[in-house]
Amino acid sequence: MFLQLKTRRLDLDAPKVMGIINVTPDSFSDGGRHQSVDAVVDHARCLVDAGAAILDVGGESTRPGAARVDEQAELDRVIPVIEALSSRFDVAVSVDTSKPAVMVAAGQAGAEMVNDVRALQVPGALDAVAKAGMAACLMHMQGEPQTMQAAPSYGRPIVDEIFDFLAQRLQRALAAGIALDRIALDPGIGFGKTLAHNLALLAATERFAALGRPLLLGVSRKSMFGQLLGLAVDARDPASAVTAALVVARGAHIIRSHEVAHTVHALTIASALRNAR
Ligand code: 7PM
Repeated sequence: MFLQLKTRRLDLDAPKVMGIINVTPDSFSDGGRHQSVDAVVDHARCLVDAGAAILDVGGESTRPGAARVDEQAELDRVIPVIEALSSRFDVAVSVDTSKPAVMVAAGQAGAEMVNDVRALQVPGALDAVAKAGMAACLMHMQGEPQTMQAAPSYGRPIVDEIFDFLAQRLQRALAAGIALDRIALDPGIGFGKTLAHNLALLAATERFAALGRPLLLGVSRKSMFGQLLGLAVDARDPASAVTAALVVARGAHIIRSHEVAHTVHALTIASALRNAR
């Protein structure tokens, strides 16, 4: 299995880690933008040294209750960072956005993939990705970040609902001219889901893998570990790594993580056990 990025080909016979690079304003700990880009580059170097195969750059937090960010503000944040990362590191850069204009500019700045929590449903997004020749991760979200966790509910078993959604978005992307080998899929843990919903989705990883495309999963530091284990955000990395190993054992290919080193360890163990069968 592989994912064809804009120029690189990501070999997924071994699972890979997508390192998270947040460039939302609260992540800029110090003053001016120049310092901030340098700070982001230093952080990215740690993730690359720890084994990240992709760096996912996001300028708009999609956390529950997060405020929307306007297009120019998002461009101003992510484009300088994408230019800095793609020129310094020999790893793929992904842009975490739903805005077509940000996708296009990110591709021109060196991003090879779009990670879209709205599965390219914004008008213009499908064409933007097709024309840019970028890869895309199509993720399921119910509703919008501002309200999605208020009372998540589904009229049918959630695994069936999301399986059908991902299959439908895959078909739409192909119809728009995005090549099959450039498309990854993601059930969207935490995006309009209760704990029970998230556990059902993680337990059904094999079913989503059966869609035949690289399966990307993000559980890193998510509230499900608060609900299940009573852990604060800064204490959730071990549980996140354990979960990464469990879903890779069930067929996941790419794990999105804040803490790359131990996620790499988890994936290496899961992969070694799978290969020892
Ligand atoms: C709720 C909790 C919403 C945490 C968002 C988050 C994913 C992503 C994020 C994911 C893909 C956060 C995340 N999560 N992209 N972006 N899959 N493809 O860490 O699971 O804030 S944001």
